[in-house]
Amino acid sequence: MHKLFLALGLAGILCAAEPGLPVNLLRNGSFDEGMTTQGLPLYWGTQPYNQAVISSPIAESFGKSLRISRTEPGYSIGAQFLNLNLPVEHQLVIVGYWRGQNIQGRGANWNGAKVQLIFYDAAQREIDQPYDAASQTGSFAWQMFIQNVVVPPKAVTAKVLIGLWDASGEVLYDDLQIYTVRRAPEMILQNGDFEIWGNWEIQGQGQIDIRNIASGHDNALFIANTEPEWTFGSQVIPVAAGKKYRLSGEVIYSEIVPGSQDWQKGRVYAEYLDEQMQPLQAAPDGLKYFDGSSRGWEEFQAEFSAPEGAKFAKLYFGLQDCTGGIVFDNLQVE
Ligand SMILES: [Ca+2]
Ligand SMILES: [Ca+2]
Repeated sequence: MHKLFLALGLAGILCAAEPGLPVNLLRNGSFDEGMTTQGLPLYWGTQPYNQAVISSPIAESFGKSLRISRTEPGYSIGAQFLNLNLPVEHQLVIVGYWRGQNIQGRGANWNGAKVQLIFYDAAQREIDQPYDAASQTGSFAWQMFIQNVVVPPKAVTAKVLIGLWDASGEVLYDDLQIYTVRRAPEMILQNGDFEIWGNWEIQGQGQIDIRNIASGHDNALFIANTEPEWTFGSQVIPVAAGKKYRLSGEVIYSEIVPGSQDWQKGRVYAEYLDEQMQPLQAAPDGLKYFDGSSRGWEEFQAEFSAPEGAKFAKLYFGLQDCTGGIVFDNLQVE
């Protein structure tokens, strides 16, 4: 079931490649465009790095995926250079899918499987530290990663690196994409319309991604559970203690079967955090609940005020220990 949802997600992303929409700066991020005589995916390097282009284990429509694997810890990294020519007020968004099996980094805890960006100035000098857009160890099923990346002002080119950093195990990559996007205006809740790929953390055991769906809601937060699991998209916003905030948005949901507890259904909740980003209280603040099926897109509103000592609120949108599907769009906090 999981694979099917992923395939639908991909179809959605591919549909987004219409005129006027951002263009993927990465070449052959799908790994479907062929290989060199050494078995390297086109545009992804000239030296072997324990890579193999394999039939995608996700779904037929995913074509080929890139596998990088090692039995002993070490470095096996593929890379691609990008020319950056960003309009002012723009940044990058990097998005893709990956899967890991038994990835073990040696020594330092930053070793493992990664997606990394390095920026260079006009003299081809590296700017700042490499930026890890995604980094994991252990085993994990196919999942999407997505990051907003602010480009250093002097950057002229970037290198995208994927693979194993002093680690053993296997990592698979597919549908890597990098877009140039306009920086979000200064809103309390960023990218509540999910149009610029970023700002959101997506977590949980069910299916969750940001996808292009029909019916006037291009790009929305899509969540589906086939088992009663915890699956949420979240964002941390700055708050002032005592101040009243109004949250609004649009939602569509289907076949949500609640769990045995009142709060185990489609749910929007807030967790309040102190200056050190530590939670202030054990019980989160339940703001909105959804069960059954909606007749279509519905608007919803909720109010909250942050308790004494709160500096941030982490807002969660998703499914709490229940099955069903729910999609959020046009979320706003005022
Ligand atoms: Ca592919
Ligand atoms: Ca949207």
